[in-house]
Amino acid sequence: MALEDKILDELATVVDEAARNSEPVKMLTADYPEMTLEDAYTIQRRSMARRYARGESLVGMKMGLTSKAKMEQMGVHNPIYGHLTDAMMLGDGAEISAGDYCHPRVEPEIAFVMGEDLSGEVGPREALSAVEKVCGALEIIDSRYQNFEFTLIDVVADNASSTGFALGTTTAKPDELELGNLGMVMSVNGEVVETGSSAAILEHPARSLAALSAMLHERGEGLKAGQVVLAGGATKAVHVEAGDQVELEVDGLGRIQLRVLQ
Ligand code: OOG
Ligand code: MG
Repeated sequence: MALEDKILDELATVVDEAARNSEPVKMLTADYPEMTLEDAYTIQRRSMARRYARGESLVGMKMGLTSKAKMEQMGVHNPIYGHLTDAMMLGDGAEISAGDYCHPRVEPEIAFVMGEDLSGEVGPREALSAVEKVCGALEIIDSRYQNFEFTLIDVVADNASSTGFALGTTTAKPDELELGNLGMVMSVNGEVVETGSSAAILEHPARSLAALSAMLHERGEGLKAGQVVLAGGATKAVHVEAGDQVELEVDGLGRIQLRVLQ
């Protein structure tokens, strides 16, 4: 049974405030075990509405838990999506402050920039035909739950841990690369911490995009031209702290860097 409207509003405020104050809270399902996945996506949208009311605007979407490594790391085995706003957008080479986060982690990702709207149940090929360009991306995730632990329903309510992302400045058309198998190497302070391939993302990042389109369709929504889509981490996420210099190199898509300050 779905939660009452008033409770959904209250819980949207709880996750939004936790994000705003970088103060982890206990999982929402601890008090509301009857919460459904649909409730969680409603809470996610209502928490976004609070951000929009503060002046943030939607710039795209992300998929999460699309690789085996991520699913195993988090113990959650279903792909999910979240919303990305302009306030989460960082430039390549950006400096972030560790103090602005609860417990930040970085992920190596592939990003799409949509050239056309995309909606409905589509196959990966059709999904890719709506893409203008592809680039590498570093995503910073930061769960608003204590100890970075959650259930599927809790992480969905928390906008799939979305916090920040930096897109690479080297871009390519989807057919200019072997998008289904790009090597990805993530380093922290010059040491390689994770290596992987874009093949880890649902076997091909275009499948993640198609899955997103289908999931949004369940709510009568879709993607718009110009929006960014993060396809999901290709490897486990890596904890970062003040002083860390993070770099991702993606075959054919150059390097992206982030520095974590105090
Ligand atoms: C959920 C978000 C996962 C990804 O790329 O798999 C995600 C989390 O692990 O906190 O962004
Ligand atoms: Mg991610």
